Amino acid sequence: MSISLKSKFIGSILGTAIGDALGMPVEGWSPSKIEEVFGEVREMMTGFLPEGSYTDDTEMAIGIAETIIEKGRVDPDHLIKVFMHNYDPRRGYGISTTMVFRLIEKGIPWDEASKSIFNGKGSYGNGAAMRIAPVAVFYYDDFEELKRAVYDASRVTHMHPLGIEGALIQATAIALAVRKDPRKRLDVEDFVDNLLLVCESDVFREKVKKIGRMLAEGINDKYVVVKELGNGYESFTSVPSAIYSFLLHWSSFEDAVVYAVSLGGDADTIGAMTGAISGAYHGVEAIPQRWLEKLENYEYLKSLGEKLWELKTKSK
Ligand code: F2R
Ligand code: MG
Ligand code: MG
Repeated sequence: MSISLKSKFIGSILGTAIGDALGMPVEGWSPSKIEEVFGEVREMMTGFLPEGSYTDDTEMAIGIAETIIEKGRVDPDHLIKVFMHNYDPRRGYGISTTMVFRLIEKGIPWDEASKSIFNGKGSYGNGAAMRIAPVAVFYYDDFEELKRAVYDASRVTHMHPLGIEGALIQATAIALAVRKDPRKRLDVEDFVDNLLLVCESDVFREKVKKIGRMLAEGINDKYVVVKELGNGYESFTSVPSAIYSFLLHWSSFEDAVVYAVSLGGDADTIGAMTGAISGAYHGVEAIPQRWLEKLENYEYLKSLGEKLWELKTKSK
């Protein structure tokens, strides 16, 4: 039986949370320390939060899903209010996002606040890309709408073009995954070619080309992947690595997310982004039950995926 669109919507939302929770205990660790201490991370563990907890990545994705469900689109004025209402500092928010929230609390309009940070350049952190799954699934079949919604969902905290571009490339990977049938072999070359079409900067274009070359050479050494693509907190040092983790292990949700987390560095976020793509490709059925059983707020996260799907299919 073919994987339903509903299952893919739910799979991308839950995939974000699963990757986030699996990577949370080793965020900031080097790949060699992870290998030394755990071999590989294949089970939920306690970290700076209890086992199965998600971090800011998922909490912000929840906010985006809530604004689309309430407003039928990404309304940035509403989204920033939802983000700040949901904000739980214990979940480990990024510098950019925290700075923007502080400025808004002082009465500065969100667009000025977001633009002002990093000497007026705005953030190119991976915070816009990490949370983008609800936008990507809701607009999976309309690239122009997807691009506009990604821009609105990103600029409220990440105004730097590279921060927005990272979110667009991540969203495109998710949207492509929704459209693919997981029962057929994935044409990874075609997938990479489609991502190249949305690249706007040289830095992302070079990284996406590198993904294609490394896959063709069958590179799966995590130290090479970290060296060539990155495991950092910037959009361009993490989105490519998440996409690589999915494409290298396209046939297995579990292996793709375990591989993403094994890269270390920004492990929760690279795990979340890999889970979002792989969950969109395989659907929720492919997510290991032993992980779902431990996931914080599982029912609510599942209901967000269901509501986005209902809204999408109703609007057709
Ligand atoms: N904040 C974290 N992790 C550390 C805290 C968790 C810790 N384990 C704990 O115990 O609490 N993770 C979360 O933040 C990342 C995404 O959020 P955001 O806001 O995009 O990140 P950030 O830090 O603002 O940006 C990432 C880095 O890029 C640099 N940067 C951004 N724009 C820049 C610019 N225009 N010029 C120069 N540098 C720029 C920032 O300085 C940051 O180093 C996720 O990992 C999420 O999990
Ligand atoms: Mg996080
Ligand atoms: Mg992170």
